[in-house]
Amino acid sequence: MLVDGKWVENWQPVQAKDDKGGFVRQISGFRNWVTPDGSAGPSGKGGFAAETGRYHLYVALICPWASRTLIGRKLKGLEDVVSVTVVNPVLSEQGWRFGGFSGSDPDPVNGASFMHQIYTRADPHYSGRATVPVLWDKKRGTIVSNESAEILRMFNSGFGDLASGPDLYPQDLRGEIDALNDRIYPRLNNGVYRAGFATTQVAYEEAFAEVFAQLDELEERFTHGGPFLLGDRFTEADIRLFVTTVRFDAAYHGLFKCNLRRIADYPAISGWMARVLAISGVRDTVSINHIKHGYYSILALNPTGIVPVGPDMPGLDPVAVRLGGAA
Ligand SMILES: N[C@@H](CCC(=O)N[C@@H](CS)C(=O)NCC(=O)O)C(=O)O
Repeated sequence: MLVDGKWVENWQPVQAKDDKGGFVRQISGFRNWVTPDGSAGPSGKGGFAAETGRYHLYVALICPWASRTLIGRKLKGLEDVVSVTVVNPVLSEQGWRFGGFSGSDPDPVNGASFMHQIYTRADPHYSGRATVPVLWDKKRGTIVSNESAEILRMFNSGFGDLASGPDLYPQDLRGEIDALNDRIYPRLNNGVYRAGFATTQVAYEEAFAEVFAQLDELEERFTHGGPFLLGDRFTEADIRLFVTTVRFDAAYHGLFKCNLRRIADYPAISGWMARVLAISGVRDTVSINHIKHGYYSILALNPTGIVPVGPDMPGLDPVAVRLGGAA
């Protein structure tokens, strides 16, 4: 991580922990908002008006939080408005780096080698982890936001007429969306990380129980309702759930020891996930190859760095082809 703008050599992929050995996620440091007229948003400062070509999104395809924003960018028709760079999925000793892996690009905007250089460009005294996603302002040469939940909402409504597509956070559903997010994020989205990065048995088991209680609850919900979390309308709550379920069988089930069941063992959740994957553009944001190489490169959890070949995920990962079977 960065301490007063300097990269600390002893980088630990496992983040902070509480006194019970539980995983603690860092609070995002840049919290400005792009708005149609550049006025200030709910947090941070103003001066970030929606403009075509002004903003650049840095993402990792391994990262569920970054993937929220990639899906939002696709569904809101912002691909020609906000440019994007995908980092190398394999964590280096200096965190995320650019290029050197199929599907990851050099940094075309800042010419940086590592993601932490983007942070120090924005704030030479920055202290904290150099996380993705980052929404960068090319005009002012700074970070607008590094909080995915807020970038997703900016993409939904901050770009005014430059955006199109469905309203992902409709006024009349906001209460229900917020309530679902508040339940699913700690128990499942972050719950798998709390299980995977726990450093005591008790912290792991507590997280594990919540992950599967939440999945059981969702299975019930999709068995009796749907097609999406809030009925007929696809919303940001579906995006936020999807980015975790699509990684589950490939990474969290094995590496994070969330192995009571797979998503494939939940028929109603699997059916919902197939519906989300069928929405035009969503599948393009998913790379099981990046996901597996990224998670399994966390040496604190997988010292040999060996990347598993399976599971076979029909339509997502061509394991059958690699193993010489039918496509
Ligand atoms: N609150 C952030 C969390 C982002 C985050 O934790 N990203 C991870 C990847 S999934 C990261 O970049 N970690 C690098 C590190 O911790 O050094 C968000 O949702 O945008």
